[in-house]
Amino acid sequence: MVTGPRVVLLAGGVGGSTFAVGLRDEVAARGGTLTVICNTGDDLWLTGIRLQPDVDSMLYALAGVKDSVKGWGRAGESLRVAGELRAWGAGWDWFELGDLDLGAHVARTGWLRDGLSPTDVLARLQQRWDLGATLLPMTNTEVDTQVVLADGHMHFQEWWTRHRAAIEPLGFENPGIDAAVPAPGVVEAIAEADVVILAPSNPIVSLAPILAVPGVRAALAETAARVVGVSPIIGGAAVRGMAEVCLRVVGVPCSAAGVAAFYGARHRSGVLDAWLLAEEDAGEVESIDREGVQPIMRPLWMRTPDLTRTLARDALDAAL
Ligand code: FO1
Repeated sequence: MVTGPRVVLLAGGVGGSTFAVGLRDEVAARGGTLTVICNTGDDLWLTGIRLQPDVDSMLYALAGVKDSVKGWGRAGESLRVAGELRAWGAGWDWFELGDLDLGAHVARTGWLRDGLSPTDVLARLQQRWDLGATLLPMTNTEVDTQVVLADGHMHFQEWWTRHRAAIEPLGFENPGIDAAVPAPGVVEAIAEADVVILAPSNPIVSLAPILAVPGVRAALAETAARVVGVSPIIGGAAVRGMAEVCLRVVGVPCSAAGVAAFYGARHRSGVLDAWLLAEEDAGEVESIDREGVQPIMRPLWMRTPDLTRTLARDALDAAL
């Protein structure tokens, strides 16, 4: 029987999955449930198989099998198949496909080819471990994140893993997202939630695609739950990844207040009720307040599982 809060997390891969582990433990301690709505903009077809990097980071982290040094992929990974693919000249030779990870991709692709939807496939993948959470893709429609460059488009994965975000982008697009529909359970989970949390994920390439799926913003506007975000910016810098470039390109200041304003206050057509910002960014409290979002200052560094769990506790307390 569920006695605690029904919590929904909107998240990307690396940072989102680290936060999700602490949140899962805190929600479990309160007798609640956790549903994670995962970004699928990073997904791609490679050598005929379907990869879902953010979904898999979430799956592996909650299962306790993630490579915690890299932040993605499986712990104890080997690269024998990758060596063969390179010898065949197949795939992207700069993109690491581990043997254990490939097991998930091959299983996923087989089930997709059997006619299962991405939601059903993810339901099957997560049956393997007791995750203590339910994972949902944001949509079953393929809406890859494309980087707009001066001379055309490039898949986000190529721009990030091959070029390390060094080619100056003009913007980011999810072609076809206007026609996408939320995956089954996404709108329902938000509607029935007691708390919705925006993970400290990349606002532009991880959370914006989820918010762009038609119906998701409306669900967030209507839910009785409080919507709380955790800043991915600490001390005016992105904690990880390529968020600084992404924010600059779309004209959002790389600051806790800048990202809070990007999401906007729920009562002013945005999505946030409250925003957890780092103590290092104390100077931005007033500006967040003026935006109509409740600023809550807390330690945000997820350096240890204990600190991550404390952050998750703070986010829940802010919402409940
Ligand atoms: N990230 C890298 O920096 N280099 C890689 O070769 C790489 C391979 C890879 C394969 C499967 C997978 O699920 C993730 C992988 N990632 C790799 C991580 C991925 O690029 C990022 O986690 C995200 O997509 C950014 O959110």
